[in-house]
Amino acid sequence: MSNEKIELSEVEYIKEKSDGLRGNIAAALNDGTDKFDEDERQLIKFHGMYQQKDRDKRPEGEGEKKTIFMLRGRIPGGKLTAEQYLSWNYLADRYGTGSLRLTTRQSIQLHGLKKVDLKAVIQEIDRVGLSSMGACGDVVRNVTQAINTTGSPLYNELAEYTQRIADFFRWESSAYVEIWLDHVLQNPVHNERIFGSTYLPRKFKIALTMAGDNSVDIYANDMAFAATHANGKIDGFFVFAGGGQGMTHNKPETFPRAADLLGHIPADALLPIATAIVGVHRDFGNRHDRRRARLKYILAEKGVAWFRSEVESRAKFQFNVVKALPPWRSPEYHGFIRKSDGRFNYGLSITSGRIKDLPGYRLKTAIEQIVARLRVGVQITPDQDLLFLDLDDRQRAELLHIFKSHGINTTRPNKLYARALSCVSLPTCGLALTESERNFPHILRDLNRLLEKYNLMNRAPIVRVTGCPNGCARPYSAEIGIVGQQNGGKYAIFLGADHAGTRVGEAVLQKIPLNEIPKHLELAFQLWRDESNDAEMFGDFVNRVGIARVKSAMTLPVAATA
Ligand code: SRM
Ligand code: SF4
Repeated sequence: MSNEKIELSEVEYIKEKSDGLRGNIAAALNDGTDKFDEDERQLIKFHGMYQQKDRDKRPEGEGEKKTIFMLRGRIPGGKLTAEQYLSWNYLADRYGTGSLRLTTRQSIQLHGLKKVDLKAVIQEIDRVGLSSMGACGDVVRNVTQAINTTGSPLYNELAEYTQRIADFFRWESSAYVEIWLDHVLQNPVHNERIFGSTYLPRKFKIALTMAGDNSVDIYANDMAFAATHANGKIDGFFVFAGGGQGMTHNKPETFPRAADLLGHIPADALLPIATAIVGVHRDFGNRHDRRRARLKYILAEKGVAWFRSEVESRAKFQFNVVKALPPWRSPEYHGFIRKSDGRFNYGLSITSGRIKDLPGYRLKTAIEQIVARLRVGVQITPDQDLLFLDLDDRQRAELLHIFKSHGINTTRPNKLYARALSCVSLPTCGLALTESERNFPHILRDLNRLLEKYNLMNRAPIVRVTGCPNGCARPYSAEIGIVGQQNGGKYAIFLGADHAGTRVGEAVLQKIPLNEIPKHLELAFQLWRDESNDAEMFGDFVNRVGIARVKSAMTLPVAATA
């Protein structure tokens, strides 16, 4: 047996000695510099912030590129009152880049913030009852929830469970209120009831939905709950664990993974089971190698049977493993949807979740005016879109008028655009290898043309693009995942996941230049059109005929790639 001691990863020491995530943040805020040192850079993530560079900017003179910050909100289920939305809108103008970014986990990000302004930004979101606690870092992240398109009481009840889970797993040290809100506490909290002094080995993501509705991408979460109901009340949950997307190209020990179904539990077992699953991650997660530290690797290594029994013995509840899961679908929510109380929700498709004004397309101003004048609440969807809530007939007319007068197209997006996602990537993301959000409109335009050419739009595949393999737009659960691979704009193409989002795709082609992606996909679409019936979706087709067959069909003759 080797005596060699395996080192813990550096972040483990930083957490341990941080005194409940305080570290030196408070002092560093007043040190006159525009940035934090390494330890505090890690710790501010738990407070919801990232230290970044604008990667478009050239270094100024001999010095470094300017330091900027990204701040992400803690917004369980993505729901905001009018006042809360307007507060983010104001902050983007006052301290940020003048744009808001809706995220794939129903949150909002501000970019381009300065260190000197971080406190003021956090104090403003606190004023409207929000925070950024735990939006990033090795803790439970923003809890996502399927949106309530029709005002169903069951989804309202689900929202109570979402809030309960989000509150229960919020980190407890009083560092956040002391540092950012200047609270002076008689009894400051230094300990964590659930997480302990080293918190979790890695981020932990939770989603809730009603069984049958997979708009939250349940299989991409560390832990997820799909509610069942009887007599108009939620009576239990299907429980899933071990999903995740992040991987590293050419490191087969890292991989995306679809969550496993552990079984069904009664509603009152929710918190004990959730605590047990988080506890297994805390106690068994890899604290040496952050690339392998997510919960999914525990399930992959130890197996579902081991995991289920470990969770059962900790929670003192047994899973019902025979109850059958209903089939999944994702409800359509764009345009006006009549609610059960006679009012309407309105779903607006927002490409990449980016809310900003452009000449002739003043999206940010339009949304601001609608929310301010009509005083309507909004809900961010897991597809980076926005739902305007509870509109009466007068408000419907006014909403349409405001959008039209600001150049916003209010027709429903087609099937391709309705579900497509891209991550932020350049210029702010420090991990980006290629463009994503900024090239996304071109990619969609090319794919739109091909789907129309082959008369396949009614079966349009789900397309998601990211600027690196970390998977922030969940590309591996999409029927077409286009994943940044190499500087110089080269991407890997992943295929084979299903429309319902229950499995992950495989890399079919690697290092493809951006401008060649449509040519390869055109060949795959031709095969799909020729060899499927009118109902078979692209992902199911790829899965049926096999990756090897599709790959050989997609390989261009050498002359075509020159
Ligand atoms: Fe993400 C890291 C943006 C959802 C997997 N993600 C990042 C960072 C913070 C880059 C960094 O570490 O320096 C990105 C900030 C970019 C910027 O400039 O804004 C970033 N992730 C995003 C967002 C904004 C993408 C978007 O376009 O909406 C999403 C914010 C969600 C939120 O509100 O909380 C976002 N990230 C996701 C998702 C999707 C999801 O959770 O449903 C995933 C895949 C699911 C998963 O976690 O497995 C995801 N992000 C990652 C990873 C890979 C983690 C892993 O297990 O390997 C990283 C890198 C890391 O953690 O080391 C990452
Ligand atoms: Fe950045 Fe990669 Fe996430 Fe895109 S997928 S936001 S490039 S970490």
